[in-house]
Amino acid sequence: NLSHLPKAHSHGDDMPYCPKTSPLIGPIHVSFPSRLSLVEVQRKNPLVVRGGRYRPPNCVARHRTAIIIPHRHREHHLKFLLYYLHPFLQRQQLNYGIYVIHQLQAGNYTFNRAKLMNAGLREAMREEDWDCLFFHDVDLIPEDDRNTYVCDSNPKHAAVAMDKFGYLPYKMYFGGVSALTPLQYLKMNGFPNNYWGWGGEDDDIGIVSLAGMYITRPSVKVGRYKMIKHKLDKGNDVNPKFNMLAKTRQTWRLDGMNTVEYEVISREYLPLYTNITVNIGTEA
Ligand code: UD2
Ligand code: MN
Repeated sequence: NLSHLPKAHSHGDDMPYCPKTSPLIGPIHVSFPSRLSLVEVQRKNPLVVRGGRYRPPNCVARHRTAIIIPHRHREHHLKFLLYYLHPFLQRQQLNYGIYVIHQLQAGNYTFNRAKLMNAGLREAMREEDWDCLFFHDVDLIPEDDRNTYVCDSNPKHAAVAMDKFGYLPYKMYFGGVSALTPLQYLKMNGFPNNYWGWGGEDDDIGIVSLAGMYITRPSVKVGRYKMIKHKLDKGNDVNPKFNMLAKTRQTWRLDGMNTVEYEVISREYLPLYTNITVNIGTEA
């Protein structure tokens, strides 16, 4: 089985593959400069091209990773995430793209992170044959670049330790930042589309429906994140249906990636990311 070998690449016949271990710096000091602008982030990342795409200039990347960010009304968090994530991914010498999946705001519709992730996978794969997808909260900043944004042979939960919880790991948890290959994602049928509002979608899926796969995790030292402080958003009240877990145990095969329906409202190739605005409807 040669599937672990890097795939052929279109540019530069004589360009070598990037080293297996990139020149990383380890722990990163994360702070939030008050005057940061997107223009400055752009200026600091001259090799990032339209749509938030990058490939290493001097070697052929061994991995192609798409970052999928479910989003609505968090532009101030997105700015900081882009500020840290672009250089972080470049140090890891990845061929990468950043996709913001923006939930259309019409009226006071409830947020649905899980459904946005399903839409994000489909829309990202339409554009490129990514071999790994990182589903990423907009407000989580990785604090160690040895936390490599590549996939494992099983779904990977990358946000192991967060400042918010005193960096203590919490076992039955799959939220924040998690990484799957497209095949792993399809095998577990993505995420259920019926988790409207805050909570459950991540933990429930971690418990019931990994379709026989298990969760891998980086070490507590490396899988460290800082969460930008925030309150619960308007339109993302705690999901009032407490019986979801039992139900999902029965229904995950019937509702998920195979049934997701949404409408793409716009696709914008911005300098630092691709913004895809989707109408995912409202709770039935
Ligand atoms: C936790 C999980 C998160 C998710 C959530 C429950 C952590 C670090 N993360 O996040 O992965 O499982 O619980 O749903 O524990 N968002 C918007 N606009 C909104 C609402 C949410 O952009 O109006 C996005 C954004 O990417 C945000 C994510 O959804 O980071 C999770 O929402 P949250 O940050 O409000 O919830 P939190 O921090 O409790
Ligand atoms: Mn958060």
